[in-house]
This record gives sequence, C-alpha cells and structure tokens, in this order.
Amino acid sequence: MQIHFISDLHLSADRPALSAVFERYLDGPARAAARLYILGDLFEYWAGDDDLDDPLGTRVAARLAALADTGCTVFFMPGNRDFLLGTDFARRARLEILAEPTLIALGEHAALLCHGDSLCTDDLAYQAFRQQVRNPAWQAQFLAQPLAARKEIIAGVRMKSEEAKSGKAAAIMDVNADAVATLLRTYAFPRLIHGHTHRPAEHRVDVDGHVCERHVLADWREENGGGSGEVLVWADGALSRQPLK
Ligand SMILES: [Mn+2]
Repeated sequence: MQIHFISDLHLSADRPALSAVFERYLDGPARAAARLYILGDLFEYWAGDDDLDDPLGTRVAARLAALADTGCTVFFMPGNRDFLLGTDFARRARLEILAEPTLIALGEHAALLCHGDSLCTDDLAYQAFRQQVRNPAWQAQFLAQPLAARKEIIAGVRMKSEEAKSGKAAAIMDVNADAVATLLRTYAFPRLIHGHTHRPAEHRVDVDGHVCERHVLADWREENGGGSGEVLVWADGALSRQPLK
C-alpha cells in the first residue's frame, strides 16, 4: 500500500504540458496509492468554486474523481495560490479538504503535513498578506465580488508578487529554522512534509535533541515545451522520490 504526496503543480491553462504530466500521473503511478495528499498550489490560482466555465478546473476535478473511483482517497490542503478552493470543487473532485497543519500516521513516526508558506516567517510582507487573505471575513467579502472582478484582482496580485520576489533575498523566501523547530516541538517531533519553497530536499533537523526529517516536495516545471514533476512515495516503510514526465 503506497501513500503519495505532491504539491506545487501550479496548473494553469497556459501550461498544458504540466496538466499532461498530471494526467499521466493520475492514470499511472497514482493508481498504486491508497491515499494521495496534494499539499497546496495544485493550481496557479483559484478565483472561486463558481468558476465552472473554466475548462482546466473542470477537467482536473473529473480526473481526480476518476482516481477516487479506483479506491484512492484524495486529500487537498490549500496552498497560497489556491486557498479559495472550497467544498463545491471538493465535491466534484471527490476529495477531502484538510486543515493546515494535519498530523497523519506514517509507519512508526507521525508525519505533519503543511503547505510551507506559514514557515517562511522572515518574509514579513508576505506574512501580513497571508494573514489578511486567510481571514474568513476577507474571503467572504472577496468571494461576494463578481468572478470577473476577482480574476482581475488576482492578476494584479500575481504581477505584484512576481515583482516583489525578484527584489527579495533568496534566504527570506525559505523556511525559518525557528518556525520549523516550534512547529515540530508543538507536534511532539514528527516528520515534516511540505512544499511551497520549490527547494526539494531531505533535511534532518535537531530539535531539543530529537532528530526530525523535513521532506520538501518538488515543484512541477514546464521547460522547453515539456513538463516534469515529482511524487514523494511512502512504500515498504520508507519515503522515496519518483520523477514524473
Ligand atoms: Mn506555495
């Protein structure tokens, strides 16, 4: 029985090669998984579940539902791009939305799952933005606006975010060591699995004498017209990375 973890696919209509990698994954390797955890940023952006005319969202929901039909339980944890994905989409895709963070059993050690952006506490401007947009009142007010207006606002935010990123030091966009230690301490020193930073790696973190693994999921990429991704696979009591094309 396998358990799969993916994140940061950043699917969008203008990146068809990524969707193709994702669909080949759902039709192939994902069939071996009893559970699939999507840890955020499945989509490059999500304007709201009422965007029903969006062919990409419709197709992804149908393909995820088809995977669920094979017996795989699919979980989704919101990322910083798709935190507005809600219960309507979840119903269509037959997935379960997870709170962040979520602790799961994984062999002898529990695993704590999060998207990862909450750990990037050195980026104060981003954390202020995050606090604003994760507020339920803000979200209700935002979702009450017409879809077209929401998409315009999102396009503006994305442009500003790209500009801001190019002016930020690389270090402040990575996780903060104290934030990681605090989280691991709070949950009694589990493994940590997250994405967001686009810095796939295996880390070992010493917290109060407990050595904890931190597995950073890979972002999926489109290069030269082709796409590539990666899944973290739990099988036979161990985690390993499997490349996807
Ligand atoms: Mn992210």
